[in-house]
Amino acid sequence: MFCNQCEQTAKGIGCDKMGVCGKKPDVAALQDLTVYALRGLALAALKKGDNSNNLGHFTAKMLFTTLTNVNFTPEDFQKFINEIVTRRKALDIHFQSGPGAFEPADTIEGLVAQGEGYSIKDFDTDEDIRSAKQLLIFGLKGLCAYADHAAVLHQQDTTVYHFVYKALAAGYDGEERDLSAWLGLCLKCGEVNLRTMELLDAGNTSTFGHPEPTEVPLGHVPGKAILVSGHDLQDLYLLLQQTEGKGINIYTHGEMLPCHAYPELKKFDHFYGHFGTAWQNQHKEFPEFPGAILFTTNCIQKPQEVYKDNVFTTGLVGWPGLTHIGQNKDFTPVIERALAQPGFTDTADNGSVLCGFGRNTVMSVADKVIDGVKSGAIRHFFLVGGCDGAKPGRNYYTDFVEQTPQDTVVLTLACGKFRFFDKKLGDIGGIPRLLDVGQCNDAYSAIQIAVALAGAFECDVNELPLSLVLSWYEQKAVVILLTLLSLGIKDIRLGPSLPAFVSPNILNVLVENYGIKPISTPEEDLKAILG
Ligand code: FSO
Ligand code: SF4
Repeated sequence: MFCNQCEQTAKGIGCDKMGVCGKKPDVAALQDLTVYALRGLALAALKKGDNSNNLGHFTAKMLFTTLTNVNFTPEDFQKFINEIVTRRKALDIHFQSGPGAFEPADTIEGLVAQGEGYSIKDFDTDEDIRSAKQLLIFGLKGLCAYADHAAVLHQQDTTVYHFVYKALAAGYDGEERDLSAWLGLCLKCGEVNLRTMELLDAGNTSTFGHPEPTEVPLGHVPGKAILVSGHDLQDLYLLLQQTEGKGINIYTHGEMLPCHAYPELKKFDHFYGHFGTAWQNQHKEFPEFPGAILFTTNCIQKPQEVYKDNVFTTGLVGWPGLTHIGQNKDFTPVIERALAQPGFTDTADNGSVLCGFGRNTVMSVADKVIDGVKSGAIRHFFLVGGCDGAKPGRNYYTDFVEQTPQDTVVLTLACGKFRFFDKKLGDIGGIPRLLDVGQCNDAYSAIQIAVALAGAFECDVNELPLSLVLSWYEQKAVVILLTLLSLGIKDIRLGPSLPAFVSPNILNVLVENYGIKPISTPEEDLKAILG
């Protein structure tokens, strides 16, 4: 196997024996084969001119299953690969060779052997082209994750799916591309992702309302309990409906925290609070949770024996042996498990955090913010966002936020915030100094805030007193970075380490054209930013 798609990749080079994430060589090969089969489907869809949302959403879902920490079940991939090929054949477009003519083996072992022939390591013999092709496919995985989230909420755009096909087909579509053409496709991926995230934002806000400032308790109350992890608002909504009046309290975990801010979700009385921190702490935190646990999307880790029977998956998530809640979204097994577990027997007050500072809320106080900047009360904004992860070096983000001066505001989003989400940073004239914009899925909201500020000050986003200090882990972060680059945003600081799949030459392009820099120390970076 060879996989280098996430930040925790082995030795900073690639996982070649076993994934640091727990991905085994068979699943790695099956995921590579899933991508290869999707290339064939994309070629056929393009040739046929199929622009149905049905096929587009299916393609997005299939690519989403290969994202880090989503699905680890070989049997699932066998099913996926066969369905991809069935759908390709249904288009009745025939190719003589290549992915468009791919025939899957009958057994999992056979599929694994086939997949070994399509490793990302062999994308190209030229290091830079290989790097650009990997950047494209990883960015595309992130885009497809967002496209799936948007589609679940009935927001789709055929131009997004058309790009997904084009990007998948690239390399097999007979077009010659040099390095700059491949990098152009990567930037296009970022651009199309902005549209995808706009769709997702529309899906979230039109279905559940605009997030509003909301205090979320970090403790617990007596009663049976279900913990919801992942990123999916719709799954949470359905679970809230199905648990109403059953004496079960619902808690969020990880990236589900911002859900407490949505009017249509917070209206449920039994939607209580938040439990635990970021995804990589689940081994430590889940044994302490006395109820059922539901994973709606990434990031799942190998469930430990002590809590394994409490864990359920739904959507595209899979782990061998866990009970999966299918498309009918009947959460009865989760509810029964929660009722059979002790639940919390005491009350714990662990304080609270404030969330819900999406674009609507922040823009509603835009006048105050602008006055604050003009009067000098607000000197600078930092967007400290992105993923959390297990590797050392991520304390940088905690220290950075703690050291930001009193006259600065920190916007944050995604699970990286758990490094500092409960810090009491105070406020500036009533505006909290720490503003939680939401999930990584809400990056569109953060971009809109920056664009609105630039509009108010009649300047370019790059001229705003705003600095981006980002942390990355998986492929959704990759595509958000591509989106920021496609918008021409410069001087982003990125950590905790740079992606293994970016070749030295491509890194040079990023540094020279966009001023991307690795994080150094909080002291040095703050000094450099604030001059
Ligand atoms: Fe985190 Fe995981 Fe949301 Fe990522 S939970 S690491 S960027 O999947 O998606 O922020
Ligand atoms: Fe390794 Fe990350 Fe790939 Fe898992 S997803 S195999 S940890 S590079």
